[in-house]
Amino acid sequence: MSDYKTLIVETDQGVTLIRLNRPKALNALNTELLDELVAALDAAEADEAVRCVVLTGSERAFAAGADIVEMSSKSYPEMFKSDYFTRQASRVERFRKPIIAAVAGYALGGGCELAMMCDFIIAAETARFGQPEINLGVSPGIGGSQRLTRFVGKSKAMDMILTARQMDAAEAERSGLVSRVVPADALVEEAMAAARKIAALSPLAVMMNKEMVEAAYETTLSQGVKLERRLFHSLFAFEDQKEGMAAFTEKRPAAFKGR
Ligand code: DAK
Repeated sequence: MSDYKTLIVETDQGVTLIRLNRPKALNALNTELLDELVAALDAAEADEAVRCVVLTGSERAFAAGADIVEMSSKSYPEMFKSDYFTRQASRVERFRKPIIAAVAGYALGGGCELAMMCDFIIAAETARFGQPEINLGVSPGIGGSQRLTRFVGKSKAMDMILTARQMDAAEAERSGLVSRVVPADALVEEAMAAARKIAALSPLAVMMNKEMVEAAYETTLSQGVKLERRLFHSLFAFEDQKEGMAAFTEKRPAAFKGR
């Protein structure tokens, strides 16, 4: 357990579970919550025993967006000078361990963007994704226009961003936004089971696999394939590769040490 005011953070069996916890505001993302999220991710990154993170909200909402009350009175100079939310969003983007979003209920605006910054999304049947900022006379601000378009294609992204239409879990799975849909009461356990599976693997191989998939969004195909090959070669420098292959030939479970 932890001393956060807007998060509940617990670590067990190599997995840190971070629960967004501003129930009265449907987990709307304000500066306090995002600063605490940065602190929780810093702690998870620094702790060698933590191999994977699960980020979730409540049954009703993963997060219903950036906090409209906090944002409503801000001026342009204030937004620009403070570089509103850039530092916090960058922290999620450069988190090196796997981070799984477990989404039930609303993931709207900044909530949808936060889920998309994670490595993959497991959705409850109740999940609803949307970028409704147009209703407020603004736009996505932490990557939604770019990530949603890459994940679901231009037509669906334009539809959602220009009309504020929400996508349900089934459509999100069909469109490639989420990796799987599960019953709401099984959501956190399903995400934790995936995280525990990752936590038992070589943490070095896991980080390199994450890096190469991320590169698919940042590079040309030939650059990405080259990076993959170089990282693949470099994995042979680790004891974990020797252990993984020895365990296979000796028909026993591998004991990875992260070396
Ligand atoms: N902010 C603040 N409070 C919120 C909120 C939000 N985004 N969403 C909900 N709440 C609050 C409601 O005001 C209400 O508070 P009380 O009235 O009880 O005090 C409480 O949560 C429960 O909400 P409702 O009573 O509205 O509940 P319903 O079930 O009737 O409706 C809803 C649920 C999710 C459909 C509805 O609350 C809703 O439409 N919420 C707003 C969704 C939205 O527009 N989200 C996008 C926000 S804009 C940037 C970074 C990020 C962003 C922009 C720039 N930079 C880096 C520059 C992102 C912007 C956004 O996300």
